[in-house]
Amino acid sequence: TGKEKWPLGDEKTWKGALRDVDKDVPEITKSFVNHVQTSLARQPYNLDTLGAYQAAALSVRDNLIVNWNETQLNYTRKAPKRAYYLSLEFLMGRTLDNALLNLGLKTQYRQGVENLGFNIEDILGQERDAGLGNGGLGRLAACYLDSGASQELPLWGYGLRYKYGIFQQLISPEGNQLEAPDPWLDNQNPWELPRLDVTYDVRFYGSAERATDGSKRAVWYGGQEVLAVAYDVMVPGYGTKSTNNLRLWESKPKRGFDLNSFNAGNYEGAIESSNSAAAITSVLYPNDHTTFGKELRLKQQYFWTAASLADIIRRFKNIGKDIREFPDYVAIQLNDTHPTLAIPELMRILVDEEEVAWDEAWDIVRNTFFYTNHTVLPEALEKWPIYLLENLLPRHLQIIYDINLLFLQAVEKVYPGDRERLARMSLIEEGPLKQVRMAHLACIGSRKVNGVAELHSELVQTTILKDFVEFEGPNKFSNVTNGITPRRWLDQCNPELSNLISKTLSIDKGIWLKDLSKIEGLLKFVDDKKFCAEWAAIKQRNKERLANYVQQTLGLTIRTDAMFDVQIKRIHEYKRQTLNILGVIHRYFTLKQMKPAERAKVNRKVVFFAGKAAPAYYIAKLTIRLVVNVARVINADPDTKDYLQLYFLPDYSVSLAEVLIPASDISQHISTAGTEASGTSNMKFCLNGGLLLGTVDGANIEIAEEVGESNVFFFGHLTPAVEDLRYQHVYHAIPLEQKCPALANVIQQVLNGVFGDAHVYEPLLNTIKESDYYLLSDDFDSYIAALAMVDEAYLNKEEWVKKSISTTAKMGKFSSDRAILEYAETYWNIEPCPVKDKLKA
Ligand code: B1H
Repeated sequence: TGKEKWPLGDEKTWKGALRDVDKDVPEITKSFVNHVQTSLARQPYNLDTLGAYQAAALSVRDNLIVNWNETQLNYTRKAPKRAYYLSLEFLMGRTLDNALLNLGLKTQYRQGVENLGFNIEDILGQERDAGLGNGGLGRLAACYLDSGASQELPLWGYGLRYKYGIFQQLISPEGNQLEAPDPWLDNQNPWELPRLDVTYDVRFYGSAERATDGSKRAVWYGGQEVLAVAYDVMVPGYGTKSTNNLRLWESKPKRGFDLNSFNAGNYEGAIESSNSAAAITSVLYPNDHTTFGKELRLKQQYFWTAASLADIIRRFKNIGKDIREFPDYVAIQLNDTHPTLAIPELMRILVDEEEVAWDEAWDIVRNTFFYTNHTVLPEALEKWPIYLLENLLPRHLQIIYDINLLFLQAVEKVYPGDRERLARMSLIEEGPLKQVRMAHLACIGSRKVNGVAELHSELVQTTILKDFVEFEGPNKFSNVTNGITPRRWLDQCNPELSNLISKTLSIDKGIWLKDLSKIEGLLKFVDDKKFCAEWAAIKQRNKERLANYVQQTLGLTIRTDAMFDVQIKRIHEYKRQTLNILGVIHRYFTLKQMKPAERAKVNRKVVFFAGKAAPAYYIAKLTIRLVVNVARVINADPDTKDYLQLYFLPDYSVSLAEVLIPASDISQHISTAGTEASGTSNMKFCLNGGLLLGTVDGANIEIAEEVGESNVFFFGHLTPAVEDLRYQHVYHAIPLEQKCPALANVIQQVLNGVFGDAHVYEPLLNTIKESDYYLLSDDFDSYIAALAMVDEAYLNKEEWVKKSISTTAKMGKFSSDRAILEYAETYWNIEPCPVKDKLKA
C-alpha cells in the first residue's frame, strides 16, 4: 500500500533502536528490536503480536541464560551435594510472565513493549502452555522446581521432552469430549536449549548372560540402541540469580540407522526402526490414575531413567570421588513409581559396570533414592507384566529377581513360616499374569518413603505399605504435605490482590512471597472497612476478567453479580464431579418449584466445571456430556436463568486455572474420603481468598486446621466409614428411593429425558444405582446441606469477605518453599548454594 507501516509505537524509538544511534533507547528495547531483526529475521513494521511474543521471549531468555550459566558454574566449582527430581510429568504452563516476575523485569518490559506499540498482556497471551503433565502430580513437580530455584537449592529436574503434551480437549455439539493433538513445539520453543552434544545410548531388548564366577554380575548385549538427546529448560528462582535446570530427554535413532538393513536392501525397514526410536518421546500418556501395561510406556520409563542416571553419574564422576561416596553427593527423588526402574538400573551400573559387590551396591542404592507415593487407588498402582520386562529389559528382570530373593529371605528371618506375608510383600505378584509391583520395589529401594498429606501418608502406612512399615520400622515412612508456589499462584495470577497484600502489610513482595507465613499479618485488618472493600472489589474484577475471557473465547455472556462456584480438575469418578452436577440439577428443580417472589431471595450462582477425561474413560466422558447438556437446558430456562447458570469450560490448562482461580468465591474438592491423596488446587483457591467446600480428605483437612473449621464447608462421611459403607452397598443394599429420595428423584429426572438423550446417561447413573463405589448416595444429603450453608453464609457479604481474608492469611504453610525445604533438610540433606554476584576465579 505504498507507505511503510510501523507498529503502533513511536517511529523515532524504533528507528533509534534499529540503527543503534539513539543512546536514550533502553536496553530492553534494543534487545527486543535486535531479536526481531536477527533471531526472527523479520521486518519491524507489520510485526504481529506472535512475533512480538517471540522477540520478547528471546530477549528475556538472554537474561536467563546469563544467570543459568553462572548458577551451573557455581555448582560445578563448589561441588555441593545435589538433588534430582525425576518426574515423567512437568506441567509448566506458560513461562514468559513467570520469568519476567522472577527476574523483576515485568514493569520494564511492560513499558518497553508499550513504547513499541504493544500491550504486554496481549503478548503474554500468545504463549502456548507447556502441558507436559496430566494434573496435580505434574504441576507439583513444576511448583517444586520454582521453589528449588527460589531457595537457591542445587536441584535439577529430569523428564521427557514429549513432542505432544496433554491432548487438546474439544467438546462436540452433543457434549462429547474429543481429543486433538497438542503440537506445542510447532511455533518453536524459546525456553529450551538443545544440547545436541549431551547424548547417551540407551539399550532395549537383547540378552543378559550371568557371570560364571559366582558373582552377581552379568553382561547385557545385543538388542537395539536409541539415542537420548538433552534439552535444557531454564528455571529461574524468584528474586535471585539462581537459575536451575530441567533436563528433558528426546529420543532419536542412533546415527547410521540400522546399516545392515540398508545394505540388505531393506530401505523401508531401516527407516521404520528409526521411526520407532522417535516414537518413545512422542506423546505424554493421558491416563492419569490408571496403568495400562503398554510396552511404549515402559520404554519411556526406562529411556528416561537410564539417560538421567547416566547423566547424573557422569556429573558425579567429574568431581573425582569414589563411587561409594555417591549418596554423599547425590539424592534422587522418585515422583511416584514411574521412575522406579532407576533402582535396578543403578544396581546394574554399580554391579555390572563399576564392579561393586552386590551388597555394597544395594546400600548405595538405598541411600540414594527417595520415593513419594501420590495415590492409594488400586487401579493407579503400577505393575509391569513379567513378559514385557523379560523381553525389553532382560538384565533388569534378573536384578529384580535377585533383589526379591534376598529381600524375602530377610523377611522370612523375621517372620519364619509366614508364607502369606511373603506373598503379600513379594515384588512379584503371582497369578495368571505375573507382574512386578513397582511400589514395593520403590519402597525397599529407597531411604525414605512419603505421602503427600497427613491423612494420605497415614493411609500409605496402614494400607498399601503396612507390611513394609512393620518390617522396616516406622522411621523410614513419613509425610511431606504438598505445596504450591505463591509466585505463580498469587502474584502472577492475581496481581491486584498481591499488590493489596504488600500495601496493607507494608512488606515488599520480595519478602512475603518467599516467606509466605508473613501474610498472617492480614488478620489484623479483617475489621478494616476500607481494606475489606478493596478485597471484595478485587474479587469482583477477577470475576469480570474471567467473564471477559469466556466472552472472547467462547462467545458466552456470564453474569458477574453472582457467586462463582468452581470445580476444576481431572474428571474422575473418585473426584465426584457427578455429585456436583446432580447437586446442580437438584438446585435447578428446587428453584423451578419456587414462586417468583421466593426465588428472588435466593443467591445467584454461576457454576463452572473444567477438566479433561482420559480418552478411554467412558464414564468420565459421560459426566462431561451430562454437564454440557444440563447447562444447555438450565441456561435457557427463563424461570431460573437469572439465578443459576452453568458452564463447562473446555480444554482446562494451567493458563485457564490462572484465570478461574482468582475469580472463585467457593470451590469444590469433594472426593470420597480417603481417595484424594492431597489435592493442590484447593490450596490455590484458598490462597486467592476463595472458600472451600469439601470432604474430610487429603489436604482439605490441613487447610481447615490452618484457616479454622468455621471458614471451611465440610460434609460427608469420614475415611474410617468408607469400607463399611461399601460393604453394605453390596451385601445390605437399600433401594436408592428409600436411602436417598432426593438423589433418586434427580436421577429419575435425567432418565426421564429432561436433559435429552436419557438412555445415554444410563451407564453413568447405574454406577450410582448399583454398587455406588464412591458413595454418592451416602453423601448426597449432607452435600446438599453444605451447599445450603454456603448460600446462607454468602448472603452476609461482610462476613464472607472476612472469611475470605482470614483464609488467605492462614495459607502460609502451603507454600511449596516450605515443602521443598522439608525435602532438602530432612530427606536429601542438601543446602542452598547461592550464586555470588561476582564470581571470583
Ligand atoms: C496424583 C497421580 C497419577 N496421584 C498415575 N497419582 C499417572 C498417577 O499417568 N499416570 O500413570 C498420573 C498421575 N496423580 C495426584 O498427585 C493426586 O491425585 C493428588 O491428590 C495430589 O495432589 C497430586 C500431587 O501429589
